[in-house]
Amino acid sequence: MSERIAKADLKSKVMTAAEAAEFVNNGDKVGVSGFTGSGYPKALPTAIAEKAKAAHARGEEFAIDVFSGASTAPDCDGVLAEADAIRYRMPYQSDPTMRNKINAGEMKYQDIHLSQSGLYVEQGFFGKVNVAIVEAIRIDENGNIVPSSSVGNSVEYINAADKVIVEINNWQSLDLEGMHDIWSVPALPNRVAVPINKPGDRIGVGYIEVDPAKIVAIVETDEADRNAPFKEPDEVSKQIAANFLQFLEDEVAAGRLSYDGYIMQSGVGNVPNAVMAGLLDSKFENIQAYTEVIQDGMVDLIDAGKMTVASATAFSLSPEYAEKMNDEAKRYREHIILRPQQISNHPEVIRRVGLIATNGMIEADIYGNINSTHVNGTRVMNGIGGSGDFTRNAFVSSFISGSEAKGGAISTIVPFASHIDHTEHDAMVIITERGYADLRGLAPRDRVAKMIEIAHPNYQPALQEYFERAQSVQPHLSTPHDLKTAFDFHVRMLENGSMMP
Ligand code: 0RQ
Repeated sequence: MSERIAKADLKSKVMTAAEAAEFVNNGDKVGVSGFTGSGYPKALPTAIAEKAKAAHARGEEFAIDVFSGASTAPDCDGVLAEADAIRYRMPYQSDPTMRNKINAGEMKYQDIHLSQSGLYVEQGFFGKVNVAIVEAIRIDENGNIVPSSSVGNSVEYINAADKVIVEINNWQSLDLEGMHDIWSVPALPNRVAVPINKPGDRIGVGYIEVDPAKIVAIVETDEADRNAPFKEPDEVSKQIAANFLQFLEDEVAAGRLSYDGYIMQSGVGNVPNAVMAGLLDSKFENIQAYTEVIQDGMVDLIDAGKMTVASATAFSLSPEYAEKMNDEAKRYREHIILRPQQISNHPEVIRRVGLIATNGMIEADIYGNINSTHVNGTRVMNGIGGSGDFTRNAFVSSFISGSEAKGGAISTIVPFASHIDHTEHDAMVIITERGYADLRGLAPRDRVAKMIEIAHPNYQPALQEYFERAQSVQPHLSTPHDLKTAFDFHVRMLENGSMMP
């Protein structure tokens, strides 16, 4: 490993994960690298979890606050949650064990826009950050850290922390160096414009500067990023992808988009991945991505010569594609830029480049309010992630979902969204396998027919009936609602296990 530490005097800091975990104390605020299963620390979380379990066995308290880039993986969020080692977590998670602990009230979770999470740390909203734990491919001769497969909030956590622990991961390819573009917005009152005009603009350096005196420990690992493979697109996903492409074609026909000029933001998940598979056979060329994660479908678009550049903060690749990225990073770094998430998700840049945002959703209501995060309004799924950063500021913001979930027990189009992450003021186009509802330029009441059209036929009569009742029970017809029955779909789900009347 030592050749991955170019600054000789730092080699004395190499130690085991258990030894490094001694720098993490009960009650600490700990910022970790990692974003959607890539570039997260692989050894320290287990060592901290062991420390927590031992403390709990002695009857002592041990819990830390964990700040990340976004979700990590079972060997980070999972092991820490399982050991009850986390008191508070932000900003995005997707680990099943952690989700259950949060929903059982056993740990606190705050769901913050990804572009704002690092900014809030810089602004001191969370108090002092004690430790930063970041994965790197190497440390250069000046002690600078070259990140691995994600950048996330690592810059902010390294700057804010008193102590920095580096995990050098030998599994990660050294050829990732050159992919990163590290640039930070100066602090208030000296903030300046982010000098990115096009997704492919590089504005910074390839490493994170750190005061070497803050590096208290270096731990060697060789574990792969742990990402779940994507599901093969099913018929519903393929039809959603076809409808999304039809929407793009219609934008071209309307003169608002050209075949050469589509700038994409895409959420993670199986459906967005299916959309990218659909783009492979489309007329769109020179596709660019200004997004937060690079998934398998984008790699395929790059390989096919369809996508020229992808700007993001992390990878979210299946195991097979992660190996491929490692093997061919030298080639891919011509097309891929990994930025801090404050920059990959920066509202100013998103507005400037004019991208089409496409994200998954839990449900949408008949007026176009979107719930991305809470099943039945109370059970958190993952978090808002970057969907708010992109939706509010995109040229066009779209949401994609099947019209039903859980085998038809759930309609994803409901009378009133049970939690609202994106309001009807931001969401523009909603796409299901039934078609797309273009809500632009429409007053609330004029949106309803379009939304019911993309709902599953099993639920269309109940939605229509609700809308008619809403208009009859009260005199206010701007956004009609019958507050007594607005959540009947959800109440039926809770009581009968199905939204069906
Ligand atoms: O559950 O896994 O138990 O089968 O939600 O649903 O249909 O596979 O769709 O993978 O695109 O995820 C909103 C969760 C959709 C995601 C959400 C259940 C469904 C299934 C997954 P199972 P699908 P997707 C960039 C942008 C917020 C963050 C975001 C998400 C599971 O898109 O987390 O956009 N978005 N970030 O059965 C109950 C409903 C449901 C439902 C779906 N109405 N009620 N369960 N499901 N709809 C990325 C980042 O920010 C990092």
